[in-house]
Amino acid sequence: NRALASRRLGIADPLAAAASETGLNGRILLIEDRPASQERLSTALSAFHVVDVEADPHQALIKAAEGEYEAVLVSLDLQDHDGLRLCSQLRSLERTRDVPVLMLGEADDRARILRGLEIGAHDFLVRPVDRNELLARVRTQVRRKRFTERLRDSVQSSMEMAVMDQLTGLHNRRYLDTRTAVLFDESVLRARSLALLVLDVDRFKTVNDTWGHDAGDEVLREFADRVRACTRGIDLVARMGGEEVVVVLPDTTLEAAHAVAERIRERVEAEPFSIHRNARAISVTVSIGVASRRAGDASPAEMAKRADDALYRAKESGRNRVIV
Ligand code: GH3
Ligand code: MG
Ligand code: MG
Ligand code: MG
Repeated sequence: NRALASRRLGIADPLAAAASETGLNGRILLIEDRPASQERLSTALSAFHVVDVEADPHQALIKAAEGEYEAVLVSLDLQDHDGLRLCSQLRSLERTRDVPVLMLGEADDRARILRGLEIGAHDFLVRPVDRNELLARVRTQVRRKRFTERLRDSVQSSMEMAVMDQLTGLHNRRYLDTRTAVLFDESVLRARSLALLVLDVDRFKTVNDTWGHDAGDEVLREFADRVRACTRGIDLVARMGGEEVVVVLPDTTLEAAHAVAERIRERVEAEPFSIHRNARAISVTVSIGVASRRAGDASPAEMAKRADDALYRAKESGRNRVIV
């Protein structure tokens, strides 16, 4: 047979794939207060999905907001409640607005079904509900929701990748450049201070040469964590490349920046870095150059140049030190 043949050939059988797709296993909320209908619909849906049934509209809203449902079926004929209003609430609440809503209505109630589609319900079913149609429409909505989520996640991660350094989770150089320009202009306009640190791990080449490049990567990650732990949320921490990190400190004077730098230096020196893959702990130190914006600076590059020069002097004068 075909499935066997394709398995032997090592290719996915499209029919088998489609069959397993019908078992999507979505999480469905059914909002319905007629016992007979509850029973019929939930039995049909349970063959492929996990189904919760709720008769009370208020409870249903709470459930919908708290549960991670992938589709909600709403009866338009609830006893003491307007099903349409429920649809519109589901579409407007932050926690439920991305969940597909399917309406259950009477055949002669086309006007309300149409109204429901206008306020954002995704689909509808007409009573008496055909089992296969129910499964097909619900499946479509679950699939669509999952696809949208995957798309959103991948858009988000590619946006992150554009501004983040993959190894350390710090911001990357491109983001540092754009953001520093903005922070610089802001500090000029508001007549606020702005400071910048340039950090460079000491003798990092030796770490790589002794313990290997992967161990070096581990050190860089831990280094990044320690730097982050010494900074505030509004500070910008970015990896320039290699073992060099820049910290931009808004509203910070040269003296305060010096204190931050000293805190970082101490924290790096204080405890050896654990290298898990080599089951070792190694001592690491860092040199830091500090500068702050001066009235005459035309761009952040001038401030960064002073910090770079200070870092150079820190290296020249023996490393593991902060120079302003
Ligand atoms: P100094 O105290 O003068 O800064 O000495 P150093 O050895 O730290 O300086 P140098 O700039 O000569 O060496 C930096 C090393 O960083 C060389 C390079 O192989 C290594 N490096 C750059 N990027 C990475 C990385 O992403 N991972 C690892 N493991 N090493 C890196
Ligand atoms: Mg160097
Ligand atoms: Mg170095
Ligand atoms: Mg370097």
